[in-house]
Amino acid sequence: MTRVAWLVWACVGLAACAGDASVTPAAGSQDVAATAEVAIPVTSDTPSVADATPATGETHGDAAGADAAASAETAGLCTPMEKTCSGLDVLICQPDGKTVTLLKTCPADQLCSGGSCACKPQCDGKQCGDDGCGGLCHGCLDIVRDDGAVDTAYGYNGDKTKPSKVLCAARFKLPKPGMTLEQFSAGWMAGLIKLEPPVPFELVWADGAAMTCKQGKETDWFYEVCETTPEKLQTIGTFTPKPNFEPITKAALGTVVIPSETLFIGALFTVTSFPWFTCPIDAQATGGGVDSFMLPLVTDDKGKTTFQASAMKDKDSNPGGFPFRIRVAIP
Ligand SMILES: [Ca+2]
Repeated sequence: MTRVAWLVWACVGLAACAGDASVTPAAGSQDVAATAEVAIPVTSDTPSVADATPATGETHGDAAGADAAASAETAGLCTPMEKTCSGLDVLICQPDGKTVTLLKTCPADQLCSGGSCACKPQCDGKQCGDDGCGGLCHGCLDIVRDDGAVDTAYGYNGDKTKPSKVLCAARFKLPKPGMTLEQFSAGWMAGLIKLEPPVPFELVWADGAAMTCKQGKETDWFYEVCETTPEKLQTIGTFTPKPNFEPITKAALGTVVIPSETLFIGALFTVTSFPWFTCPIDAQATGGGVDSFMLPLVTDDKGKTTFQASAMKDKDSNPGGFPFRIRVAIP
């Protein structure tokens, strides 16, 4: 234990120490105080009477000797003006480096940390989520886009462009860069689940920086158009639609670290194995279709192959968003 980790209560008499250990007596009682000085560990909330009993047997009359011994033993026992915590109490070390006084008591809905009152995280009964203090409970966050039910599907007419694949991707804003993906689930329309054989999809993701998005002007037909190339999509694995919102867990996802605060994640269906292409839609999805993109993979006249589409929300309609849920965590 370092010397700084010990505090000294200079007591006028043993009664004062025993009565309220956090009260510091008035200065000018050095002779008496010396005999009663006792080191109390910072971590001790309530020093006992026994702790405050001098073990040396020095008498009150032995003033000079006691002072000399005390100054040798107690110099610099706390760092002057340093604030510490004891329960909800903020304590401050006096300029003499020997005594601590009660500066204030934090409100019951806060906590004392590092010598200051601080926000108390609200995480009771919460597995993941906002802790009310700008942080996350257990370091993780669930982002839910839906109202728990899938209403319909949104189809893509590929007669002219003849896409080889269709990506149903949702954009998620994350609290910070460098988070890991812990879970993915979706509300799939019944048709996708019940088809035999089941329709597989590739679960893919792209960092926000890998997707080029452009918002439209008032006069444009589109709200926002996003585009990427196949090589910028990261494949997590191949899955089949599960019962609604049954998650694909971390064990199946592997390690996915999202570099920026924007994640695009989605289901990529290969059209050749699937005669029609639809993405599930929840009309009550949080944010509507603003962050949902149905992106066909098409090759243009010049041979350029891209995923490109506008958000589900456009100037004329807003059918809803993709009912995708993710859990992300701070690694
Ligand atoms: Ca719904």
